[in-house]
Amino acid sequence: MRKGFIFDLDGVITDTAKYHYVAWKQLADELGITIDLAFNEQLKGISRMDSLERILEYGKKENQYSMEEKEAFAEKKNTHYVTLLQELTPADLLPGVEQFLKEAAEKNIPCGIASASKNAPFILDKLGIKERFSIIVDPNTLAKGKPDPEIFLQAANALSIQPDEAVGFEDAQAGIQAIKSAGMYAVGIETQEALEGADQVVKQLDELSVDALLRV
Ligand code: B16
Ligand code: MG
Repeated sequence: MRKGFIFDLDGVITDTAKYHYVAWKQLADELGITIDLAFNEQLKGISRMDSLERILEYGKKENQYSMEEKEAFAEKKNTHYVTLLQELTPADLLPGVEQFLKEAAEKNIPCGIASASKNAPFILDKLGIKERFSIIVDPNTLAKGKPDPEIFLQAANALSIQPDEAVGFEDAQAGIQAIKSAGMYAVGIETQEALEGADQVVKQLDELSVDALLRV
């Protein structure tokens, strides 16, 4: 019997990847690096600084900047990204999310967020669903990013459930690996690339039933 649900944010609850892309693309252009939407797929689920490192590597500029300069670049991208996030409204929830969370709340199933994004509380607030989550893991407290299971284990602990009592939801391969390494049941939300290792794969949350997931 499963007792709690743990969600990734970008790609599961809402599609912030498009805003990340606009902000990273502008910064990359300023640095003389051309990125495209196919490259952007690699940045999903990856932390802010790791995303910058990947962009610099892609442009063969990984050894050109000091840590201070890289921090300033990441900060600049984030300021632009947060400006774009101002546009978010509840209409930006992915299909089925609102209904699924409502059903979980009616059954008193606790829900948590395990997102690499430091902007998660702000995003959930803009989407009007922040109060649906009992906990949001603070990525600043983590030693390792996904695919390490740390973020999902911390979420289960904060929800006061065992890992094998949790269902995790992820759209990125590294996230599915993190959920499985944590010993949880993994639901993959598949958009472009095939997700390997998930226990179940759907295109969107409205294909799922809360009751059925509690019994997996
Ligand atoms: P921030 P998720 C991830 O969200 C995004 O997929 C990834 O593109 C982003 O770099 C990361 O959050 C960090 O976001 O710059 O807002 O801290 O999929 O883990 O919910
Ligand atoms: Mg994601």
